[in-house]
Amino acid sequence: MEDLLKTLADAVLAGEKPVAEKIVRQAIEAGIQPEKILKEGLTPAMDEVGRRFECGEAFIPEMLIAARSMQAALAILKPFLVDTGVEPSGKVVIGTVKGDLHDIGKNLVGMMLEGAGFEIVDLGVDVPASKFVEAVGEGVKVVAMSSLLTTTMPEMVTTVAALKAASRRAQVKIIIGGAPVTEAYAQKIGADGYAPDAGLAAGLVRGLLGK
Ligand code: B1M
Repeated sequence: MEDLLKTLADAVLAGEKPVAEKIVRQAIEAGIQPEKILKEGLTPAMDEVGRRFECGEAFIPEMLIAARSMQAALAILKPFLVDTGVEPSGKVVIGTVKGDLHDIGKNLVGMMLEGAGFEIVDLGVDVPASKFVEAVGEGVKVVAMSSLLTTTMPEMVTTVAALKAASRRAQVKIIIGGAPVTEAYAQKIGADGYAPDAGLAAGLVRGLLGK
């Protein structure tokens, strides 16, 4: 079982998309828990390509093809991670902040929230504050922002300020996350919560909305 997950991580790291897709299917058929496939097969590959990039052993194309393989594998895993058929218990607007193109973590958070029974309005990546504000319409209870770059974290501050200026701050809970983001940062910028991973983000939103 561990061998299969290691082979999966290697395939994602090498950007071998068809191989990664095949192994994910095999892992599901072998009865490996979807969360285990994600945490032990897919995420370590992204950490490793990030490590290689940081020390100059890998470059943007390597990060990109690894990300594409991970996304393809996630698409297969999604129905097993997301428990469909639950009545929506509120709308969540989610996006990666302006200037930031990383979307795998944001997509995972969206999936987990969907699985927890929330309706997701996904604004995508590189989302300016004005677009978050516009999206806060009727029934929207949460704004969820993701940032993977230290340089784009201040966009979260801009979005909080824009929601206040548009008198929409009181309508929503704001949650933030992404690798460089911390609980202390969430408190500092006046967000309502921070979650270190997608599973905990779903629990956080449930808690904030009293669900
Ligand atoms: Co980029 N990149 N990247 N990259 N990239 C990082 C983030 C970096 C840490 C790599 C490194 O140097 N080690 C580094 C950032 C350094 C920093 O700011 N401190 C970096 C850099 C520098 C860059 C560029 C600037 C490189 C360049 O051009 N010179 C550039 C920026 C482009 C831009 O955004 N404007 C860039 C580009 C890219 C690609 C496009 C090639 C690609 C992204 C493809 C895509 O997303 N579609 C990419 C990738 C793949 C990475 C790494 C390798 C992997 C990211 C990932 O998907 N991880 C990354 C290194 C790393 O993270 N180890 C790196 C897997 C994912 C599941 O984890 O997104 O952290 P993550 O999400 C987690 C949690 O953070 C949390 O839940 C998830 C787990 O359950 N979470 C939330 C995320 N959002 C949340 C929101 C929440 C709650 C929890 O509530 C709302």
